[in-house]
Amino acid sequence: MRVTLVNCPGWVRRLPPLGAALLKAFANSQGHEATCLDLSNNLYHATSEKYKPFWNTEHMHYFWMDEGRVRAFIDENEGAVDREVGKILDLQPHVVGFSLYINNLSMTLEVLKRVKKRAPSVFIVVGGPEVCSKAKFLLEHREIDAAVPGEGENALAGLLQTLQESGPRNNLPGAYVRADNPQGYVFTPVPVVEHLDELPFPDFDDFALDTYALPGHMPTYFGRGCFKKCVFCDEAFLWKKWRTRSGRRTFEELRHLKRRHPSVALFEFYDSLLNSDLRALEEFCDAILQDDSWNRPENRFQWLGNAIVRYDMGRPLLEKMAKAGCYLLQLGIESGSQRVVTSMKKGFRVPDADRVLADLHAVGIKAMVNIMVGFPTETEEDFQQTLDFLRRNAPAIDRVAPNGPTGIVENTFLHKNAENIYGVDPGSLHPEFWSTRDGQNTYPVRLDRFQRLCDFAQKLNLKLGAPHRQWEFWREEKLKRYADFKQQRSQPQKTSD
Ligand code: B12
Ligand code: SF4
Repeated sequence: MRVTLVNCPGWVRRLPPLGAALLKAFANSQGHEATCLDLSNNLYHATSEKYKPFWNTEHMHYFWMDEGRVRAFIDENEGAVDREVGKILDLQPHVVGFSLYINNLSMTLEVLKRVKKRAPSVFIVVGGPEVCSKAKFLLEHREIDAAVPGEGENALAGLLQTLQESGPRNNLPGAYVRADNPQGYVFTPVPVVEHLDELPFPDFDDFALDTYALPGHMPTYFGRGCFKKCVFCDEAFLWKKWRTRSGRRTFEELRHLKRRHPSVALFEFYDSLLNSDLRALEEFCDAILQDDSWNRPENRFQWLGNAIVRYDMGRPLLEKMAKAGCYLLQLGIESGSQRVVTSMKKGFRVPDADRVLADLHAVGIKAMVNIMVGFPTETEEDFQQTLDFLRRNAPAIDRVAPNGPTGIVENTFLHKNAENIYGVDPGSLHPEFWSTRDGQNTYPVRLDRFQRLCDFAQKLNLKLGAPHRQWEFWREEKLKRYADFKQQRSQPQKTSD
């Protein structure tokens, strides 16, 4: 079967999409003919200067999630959008698969409708994290034939196989399909890929790497899911089961990609944590250090990724990682208050965070520190402890990523227990604008702390990540939405007789 895998805007165009590159390789390994098209990157290059800034992370939420703005973009870029649809159809696909993330829903719906209109027999499947909570809504769009939640390999392979054999389309394991039953759909789960080492290496050949924002970087992964269960995070909901690859296999993939794309100098681990399995991480470093060819300048590469503070991640391992090319760790520290860290179930002690930062600094690995402000249990005193944490560790911190005021995401432990454990006023349960019952933690309080955190980090000469800029750009709009939300809540609820 010929399948085209498409990513629509808004999808940050730092690096080419790893999900599509993995699915392409997997489909090809099953005897199909897959091609990737990154419409997000293509449309960025095709559009005028006026629209280009909206591909930056800080604009993703407020530009691409607003149907009115997306409509205006399409109206002004009608020709370019149609040319991209033409490129999809020129490949004469039997199946077109769209990757769906929270920010590219509007654009994806628009593009897939155009594809279906011009080629009604093409089978359209959507997949990706956003399908996990929206499958039913997606099937209301008649142009969508199937919707795959979360991990895609097994579902896509099964679906292509069934279509190839002209099998029944009303039960495609791993995919939601419309059905004439009270639910309106049928869904039979498929198992996850148990042994990630068995997956083929991702295939990035369809992407012109030098047209991306970070041309020398390439995404990779150590595993899927997460072994931690931080209460605010929906990673377990998306990936179902935590698994990692072996260090050797991960190294072999990077060596392969470096040979195929010599301009790549840095690999970014895009999964939850690169240090969930310390044995695999050490094996990865050993494989790099024992490979004679890696020591030649033309074969060398660096790497970075997300990590959690672990008391058992000692200086010798960090030293080895530094030698093996580890450039930066992005640490999910979130708060300097042990009380808050514990109520988030992060599972580490703040003194261990101090120690890991000092060790990273000593061995020459940069540290980026993620901070969440205004967690439901955070008081002003806790917040001050976060500022103290930054102050005492500033020499070891390269950059702070202040993750905006804490949001409450659906399908998380925090969301399910917002009222009974975390004291959130149930009537206020909005992802952004929630407040605690005692009125001490409200959206304006969180915004104020967020701003103070950013100002404080800047005073310490620490660089700031993108969410900081998001606040500058969208300040008025956020406050207006909050005011509308409050007004709506203050109106008496209509009762039906
Ligand atoms: C790296 C990363 C980033 C990076 C780079 C993103 C980029 N554009 O390259 C940065 C830091 C820029 C970033 C920013 C944001 N991110 Co981010 N990010 C990630 C992260 C950690 C990895 C993404 C990844 O490549 N994963 C590995 C690949 C293999 O997974 P995948 O893309 O999901 O693909 C698999 C399946 O989804 C499925 N699949 C995908 N496409 C298709 C298509 C078909 C047809 C099928 C059948 C299957 C299928 O199969 C693939 C293989 O199994 C994920 C969390 C995670 N662990 O995945 C969050 C994640 C994708 N980000 C998320 C969010 C919310 C954001 C932001 C909106 C945050 C913000 N408020 O600013 C922004 C905007 C991002 C954007 N639109 O581009 C959410 C998305 C939630 C959702 N419902 O869409 C995630 C899932 C985190 C989370 N748990 O909430 N992010
Ligand atoms: S360590 Fe990170 S990815 Fe894992 S559960 Fe916690 S926040 Fe989520």
